[in-house]
Amino acid sequence: MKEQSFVSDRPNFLILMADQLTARALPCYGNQVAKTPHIDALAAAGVVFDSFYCNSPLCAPSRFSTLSGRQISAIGAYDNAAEFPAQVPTLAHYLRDAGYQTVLSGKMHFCGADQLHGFEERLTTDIYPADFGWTPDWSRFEHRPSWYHSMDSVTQAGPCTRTNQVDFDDEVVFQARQKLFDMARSQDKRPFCMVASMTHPHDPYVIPQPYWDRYEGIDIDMPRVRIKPELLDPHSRRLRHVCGLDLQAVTDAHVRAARRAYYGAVSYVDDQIGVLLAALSDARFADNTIVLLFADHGDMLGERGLWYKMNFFEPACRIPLIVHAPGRFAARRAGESASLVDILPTLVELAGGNPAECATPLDGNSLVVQLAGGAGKDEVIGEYLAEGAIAPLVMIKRGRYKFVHSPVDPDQLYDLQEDPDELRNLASLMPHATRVRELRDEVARRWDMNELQAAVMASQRQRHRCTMPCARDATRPGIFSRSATQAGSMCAMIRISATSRPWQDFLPFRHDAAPTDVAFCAASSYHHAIKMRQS
Ligand SMILES: [Ca+2]
Repeated sequence: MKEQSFVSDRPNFLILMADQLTARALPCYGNQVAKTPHIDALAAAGVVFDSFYCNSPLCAPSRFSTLSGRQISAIGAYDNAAEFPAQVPTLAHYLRDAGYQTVLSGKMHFCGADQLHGFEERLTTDIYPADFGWTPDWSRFEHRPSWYHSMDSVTQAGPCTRTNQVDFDDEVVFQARQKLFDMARSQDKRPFCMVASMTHPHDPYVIPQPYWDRYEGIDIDMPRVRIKPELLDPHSRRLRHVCGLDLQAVTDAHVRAARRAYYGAVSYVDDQIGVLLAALSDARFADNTIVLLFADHGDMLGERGLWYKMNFFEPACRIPLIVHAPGRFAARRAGESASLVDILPTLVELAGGNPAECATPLDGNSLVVQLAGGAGKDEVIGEYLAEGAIAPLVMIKRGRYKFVHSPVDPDQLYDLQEDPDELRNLASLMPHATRVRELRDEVARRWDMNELQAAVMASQRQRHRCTMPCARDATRPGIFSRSATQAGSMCAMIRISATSRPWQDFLPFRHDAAPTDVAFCAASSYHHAIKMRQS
């Protein structure tokens, strides 16, 4: 009887997000190097999704598809500078409507004037720009904007004194922890959904010395797949251009240092998760809180000679999903494929709502059946519409096969059961001709590629036109003004120049000199202490 009333109570949700955390970097997904005791414990007592994916392997699009339960083409969230329309209902809107407190601490990379999107409270500023400065330009592919990733993240990898990313995540966790205690003491007894979203282990691959030292003497695993650049698929070759891979020599020592620092950052994330889980327990919330851990996308970490994300290979788009609620769901591994668009309907159902009654069609499915031990739909649909591409790139994963299609490139088909490293493209082989034809038909049913390409490029053109005057004169007001705040609207806007590259901002570790304040000054330009509360 007691257990029944417990289960019928609406649970709290604590959503732990990491940025650029690939599934295979975690011991609960088979990694032999990383040290992540808190995540290991969550996984051991939770439901671990073995085949979980982002729907678009880039920061902002991935987050917007997660929050809305929609594919990015449905909401115009094409790239890292595409506006997330305020009229799109998010999981925060739905949960708030269902009587939840909705709180965001940390990164969400909202682009546009709405910096809340249904969260009634935001405890920190963001770390990334809210404006349109990072708009790609498919009409000038050969031009590499200064804000694109470069190989500096890899060639300068190593220990550091401090990064703006550590500044940020320390605050994210401090504020989230404090909020847990505040909620425990509050008269407001609504259940809560708190998102604590860290920017680690995103590059630059630099991490403070203690975390670097945690991997001293440990054999850092090197990339499994090495392919000559000229043998890569066309999208991968374009990514080499976009990331300037051929502009700097990358040695094995660089690769090893980058991967070691990445593991250090993964351990940093794990430590922060430990802090938050301890606070959850101390605040007496642990028994009635469902903890979810996932990321926005993965990291290639040198596999195929590629870094970062922006493609549909496993290291870039397969991410962890752990759902920890031992009182509700027995520990297990869920094998069928699922993806971030499934998070919204899952939370709506767990909160007592009906995903079918959401205000828009949803592109995801509730995972409650899988959490309870049943079989899932086993399907992932992906879209990539940002830098490195020159036309839409789409992906269908169903069962053991992954199909990647772009109108400008040869198709790719991989059998992930036989070939987990995606070494053998089966798309042009006779035994798979029928499967490929069916998948191409499905692509044609799902997408009008010409229309989608036109929509993406029209959006890029509009945003470039809005941004150009700001980029020419950074001393004048940016694309969004502060007057919205003065008029009593919901939040202050952060003005960040169109050329800012937060991931390049770090303070190298030097044994021979006192730290300078260069990196701290650079960080402060966008690390304003702006608290955003809905009025
Ligand atoms: Ca990201």
